[in-house]
Amino acid sequence: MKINSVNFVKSAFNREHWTTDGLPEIAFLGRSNVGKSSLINSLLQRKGLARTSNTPGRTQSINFFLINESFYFADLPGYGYARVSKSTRADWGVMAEEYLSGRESLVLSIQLIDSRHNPTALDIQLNEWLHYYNKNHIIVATKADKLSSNQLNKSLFEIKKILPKSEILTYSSITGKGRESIWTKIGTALNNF
Ligand SMILES: Nc1nc2c(ncn2[C@@H]2O[C@H](COP(=O)(O)OP(=O)(O)OP(=O)(O)O)[C@@H](O)[C@H]2O)c(=O)[nH]1
Ligand SMILES: [Mg+2]
Repeated sequence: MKINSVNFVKSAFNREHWTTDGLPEIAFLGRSNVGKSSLINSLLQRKGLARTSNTPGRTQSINFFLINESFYFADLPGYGYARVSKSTRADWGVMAEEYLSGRESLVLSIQLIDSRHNPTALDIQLNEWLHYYNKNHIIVATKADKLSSNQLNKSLFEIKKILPKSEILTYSSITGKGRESIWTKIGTALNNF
C-alpha cells in the first residue's frame, strides 16, 4: 500500500462523534500497552502520529485517522489497565460492544495480543465478541522482537490453543517484521468492501 496522505480526523468520546461518511474502516483493539498505537504508526510509517506512551490507559477515546482520503484506521481505547476505576472498565465493554455491533463500515478488526503471554480473560472476551458479531478479524501477536524464534513458536502454540478460531499473525514495531502480511490483510478487506 502506498501511503499518500494521513490525516488525524478526530478523537471520539461517544457514538455521536464517530465519522459518518461511510468510508471503510480498520479497527485496532487490545489491552492497554499492547502496542496498538505503535502498530498504527509503523504501518503508516509516521512516527508519533498515534500517541504511544509508557502510561497505559492513556487512549480513552476512539481516534480516527483518514488514509489516502479513502479509508480509516480507528485506534480504540485499551482495556485491562488495573489502575482505572471499575466504572471506566465497565465503560470499555459498553463502548466496544456498541462499536463492534453498530459500526457498519468496519471491514477488518485487528485484535492485538502480547506474543509473550497467554491471552487474558478480557482478550478472550473480546475475541468472543468478534466471533459473536461475525466480524472479519485477525489477531496480531505484538512485541515479537522480545522473544527468540523458539520462544515465539512455543508461545504461539499456547495462544492458538486458547484462541483456536482466529488467524494469528506476529508483529514487531521495532523491526517492522510482519508489516507486509498485515497490509495484505487490510488490502483484501478494503477490496472486498
Ligand atoms: N519491543 C517492543 N516494544 C513495543 C512494541 N510495540 C509497542 N511497544 C512498546 O510498548 C509500549 C506501549 O505501546 P503503545 O503503542 O503506546 O500501546 P497501546 O496499545 O497504544 O497503549 P494504550 O494507548 O495505552 O492502550 C510503548 O513503550 C512501546 O514503545 C513492539 O513491537 N516491540
Ligand atoms: Mg495507544
